[in-house]
Amino acid sequence: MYPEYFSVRMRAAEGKAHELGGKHISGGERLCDHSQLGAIATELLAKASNHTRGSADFIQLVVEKVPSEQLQFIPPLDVSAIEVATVQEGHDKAKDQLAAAGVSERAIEHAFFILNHERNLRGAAIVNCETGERLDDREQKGVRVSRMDWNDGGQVEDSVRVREALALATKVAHSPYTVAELCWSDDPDYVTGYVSSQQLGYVRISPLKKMGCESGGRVFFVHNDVDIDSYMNFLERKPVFIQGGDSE
Ligand code: PML
Ligand code: MG
Ligand code: MG
Ligand code: MG
Repeated sequence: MYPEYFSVRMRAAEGKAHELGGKHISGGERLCDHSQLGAIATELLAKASNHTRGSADFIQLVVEKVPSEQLQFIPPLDVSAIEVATVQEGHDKAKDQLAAAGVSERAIEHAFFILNHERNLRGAAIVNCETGERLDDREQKGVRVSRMDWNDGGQVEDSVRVREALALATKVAHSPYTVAELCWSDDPDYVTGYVSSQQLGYVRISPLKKMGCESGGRVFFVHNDVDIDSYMNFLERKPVFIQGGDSE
């Protein structure tokens, strides 16, 4: 018998629900067994409240059983960090890393355009690594990577934010369709971002944006031959535990 696992998802918006035009405040994704449901729901509600992007007045919490016979266990990406003096230098470093991973200049420029101009992207944009074309049709909703968590009994020594981002980046990088990911936060007070891939690992770059700026999000660069439906299905539905390693 497999143990039962549940996906717990939270999204929060200000003004009204996202789909009615509300401002995206926060989202969160966890995977847990039944005994942890209450604690995790409480953590996600706390994450939605007192947020630097604003005051949430729409919070949705969804709990769903996941088919645990499909659970996959994968090791976290290796973590490294680059400190730079200016945002421009951070962008240059990120672009170098993406180019090294095989992303074209055109695709890199489109991704930077998206993250510089998008103040309300909830999920990720999927971009063709050669042509730079955006392949998902989700607009501001984007593609929300879901059903992943750490399988370490919740021993949180590191920043919760870094753990969540590393778990997400590890799941994304695990797909053979992923060439690389670029992310910086949409939170105005958080300026560290990252570039990641199976080969590069999780490369934290700081700063990647100016303090006070609310535009950000994620771009997943994918191979030209991507099967977009199966890629999105993997990201949104495949349950994955990150196991072992150290997130720092
Ligand atoms: C976010 O959750 O706001 C995105 C954070 C990305 C950077 C995390 C890190 O510092 O490694
Ligand atoms: Mg977000
Ligand atoms: Mg955020
Ligand atoms: Mg650690």
